This record gives sequence, structure tokens and C-alpha cells, in this order.
Amino acid sequence: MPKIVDARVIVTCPGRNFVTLKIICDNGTTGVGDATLNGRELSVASYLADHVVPCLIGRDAHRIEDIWQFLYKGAYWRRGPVTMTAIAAVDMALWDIKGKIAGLPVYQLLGGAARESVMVYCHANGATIEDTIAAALEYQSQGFKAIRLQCGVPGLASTYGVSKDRYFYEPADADLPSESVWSTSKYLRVVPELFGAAREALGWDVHLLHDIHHRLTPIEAGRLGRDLEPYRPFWLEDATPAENQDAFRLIRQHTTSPLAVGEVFNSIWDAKGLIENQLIDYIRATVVHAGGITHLRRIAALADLYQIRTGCHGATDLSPVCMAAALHFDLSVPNFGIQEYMRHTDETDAVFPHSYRLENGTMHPGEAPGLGVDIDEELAAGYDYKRAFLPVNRLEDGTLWSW
Ligand code: CS2
Ligand code: MG
Repeated sequence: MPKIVDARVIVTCPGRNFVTLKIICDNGTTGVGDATLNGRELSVASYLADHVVPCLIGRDAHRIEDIWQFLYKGAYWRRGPVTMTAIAAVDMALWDIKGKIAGLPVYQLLGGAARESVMVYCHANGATIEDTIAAALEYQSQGFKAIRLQCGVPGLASTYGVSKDRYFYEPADADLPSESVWSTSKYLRVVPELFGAAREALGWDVHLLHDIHHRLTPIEAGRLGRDLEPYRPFWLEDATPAENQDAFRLIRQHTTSPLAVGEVFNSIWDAKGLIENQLIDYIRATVVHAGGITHLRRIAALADLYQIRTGCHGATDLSPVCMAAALHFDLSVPNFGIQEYMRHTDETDAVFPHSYRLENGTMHPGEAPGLGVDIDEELAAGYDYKRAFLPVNRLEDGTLWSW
């Protein structure tokens, strides 16, 4: 049996912070797991180094499920983003090891390919509707079949999802939380115009997505969902904060626009009510924040009973290790929906060499044994951690609001 003899927690910052766990076995096999939690990276690094790694030494790396249960039930203080991100990193690394020893890509261990490749969506954004459409046309010409649209809101200095950089979007933008100002009424006027212009310019053979990013009340979300129905959105994401899963009943009563939720979820319990009551259409939970491949498969299996499909989170603050693991999951899961893909910078890709590929709007994890990704520890050592917080949001009267 491959015995775990060491594990390293590697914090690196090639343009943005990433946390990676590398597990080493007595037969020399190593595995990697993403442990990045945007704005709280050091919490997970400490959870792993101080409370998880000492418990891994000497264990059989093949016993993925038993180690998962040990770290989940054995923690006593169950769930939460830090705990479940740490468990996810161990889980990913153990699947990586198992695949390498078996000489198979992880998707083969998960039941093999359930499709030829994985449809992804990219991010088109701009300060104005015109800029956003121009970006979307560029992505459409590159072969993307699904495009997320986010545009600036007249009268607001900034808004979620509109990047200062043409290609890369990094929301964790300051040493202490920066503050943005939000106006729901100004926002609600723009999005239907954006979608109307997008259908006009892009036609109907492309999926159009939008991320509300937790900012509307349920009835406001119902309003926007209904306003967008003529433009057939692929989904409206994070329409309202999802702590109250029942809130989505109100949205469902007013619109048939499909709903996607879950990138901030870290266990099946966050999504159980939404899934069993069919209050959503896509579950956004992802490998790095929802307990790894092992737990995400459980969430997807429950969702499948209710014809809900997966739509994993895939922002740049999830490392290429998570991207690789997500693609193995996406290729093999029966109720796959779509995968978010916000490419990483060349600097990041150099630190995380990988076998996954993008072609014509779809991706494939590749055939390398394991996850097909690694971390170049020498390169990684050259990028020191740089504290960075996600912004906070306030209404125009100063009320603290969801960012
Ligand atoms: C966004 C994310 O990609 C998305 O759907 O919600 O960019 C999110 O804002 C970041 O991952 C937060 O770190
Ligand atoms: Mg989102």
C-alpha cells in the first residue's frame, strides 16, 4: 500500500495567491490538491499544516473515502469553507496518487468518459453594453458556445464582474477590503438592455449567462428573471443570497429563467433543500470548496435525481489544480451542465504545468495518469504571498450589502 510519508503546504502568488497541498508516498508517488480560498488563503494553509498533515502521515493513500470521513467526522466542528477546502485538497491529492499508481487519468477511475469533451463558458465584460458585446463577439469568433455577460452600470463607479483588464479578472484587489457602491434600481435597468443587444449581435445559437452575485432580494430576482425571459438566458447565477434556501421559491413563482447557485457552498447540506424542491437548475459547487471530488460526486448524484445539472465554479482564484480536477469530474458525471473557465495568466500556468486543453469552446483533462497537473515548487518559491481581500459592497446610503 502507498503509505503517506510527508505532505507540504505550498503558498505562492504568481499574480494572485494560491495554496496547494502536495502529498508524498513512500513509493515516491506524489499528488496535488488545490486549497485556495480567495481572501482567506492562510486560514486554509494553517488548517492543513497544523491540523490535517500530522494526521495523514502513515496512512494508506488508497483509502480516500476513509480519510475523507476521518477529516470530516473527526474534526467535530464540521463543514464551513475553510474545513471543506482543506478536505478538498487532501481528496484531490489522493485521487491524483491513485490515478498515477493505476496509470489512468482520474476520469477513468470515476466511471470513464460520459461525453467527448466539456462545454465551458467564458467571461465577456465591459464598462458599457457596447464594450461587453464587442468582447462577446470576440469570444464567439474563438468558438465559445457559452458566454457570460457582465457590464458596467451607469451611475456606479464599478460593479461586480467588470474587469479593469481586458482579459483577466481578479476581484481580490487590495491589502484591505476596498469598498464599492451598489444600486439595485440602476442595475435592474441595464441587464435587460444588455441581453437584448447581445441577442441582436450574437444571435440565438450561443448560450448567454449572467451572474447577479447575491445582490437582489427574491422578488427583485423574480423581476429580472421575467424581464430576461424573451432573451432565453442559460442561467441567472446567485440571484439572491442562498443561506435561506426557501427564498428561491419566490423567484420560481415569477420566472422560468433557469437558476444557478452554489459556488459558495461547501457541503451537500447547503444545497439539499434547493435540490430536493427543484428550486434551482444548476448546482455551482466546485471541487476545491465543496470537499473535493468525493463529496462533489455526492452532490451531483442527489442533483441528478431532480434533473439538476452541474455548473462548477471555475474562476481564476481556483488554481489550475482545481481546474484539472473539475474537468475529470465534468467528463465523467452523468448530469453535467457546463464548466466555468476564466483562463489563468501565463505566469500561473508556468507554476502549474497541466495536460488539460481548450479547443473550440470545450475542454478535456487529457490522458495523463492522475489529475494531469503539478506544481513547479522551485518557480512557486519565487512568488511570495501577498495579502489581498475581496471587496465589500455598500448601497448608496452606506448600508453594507452583499458583494
Ligand atoms: C464569480 C467569482 O466566477 C464567478 O461566478 O462569482 O468570480 C467570484 O466572485 C470569485 O470566485 C470570488 O473569489
Ligand atoms: Mg459567481
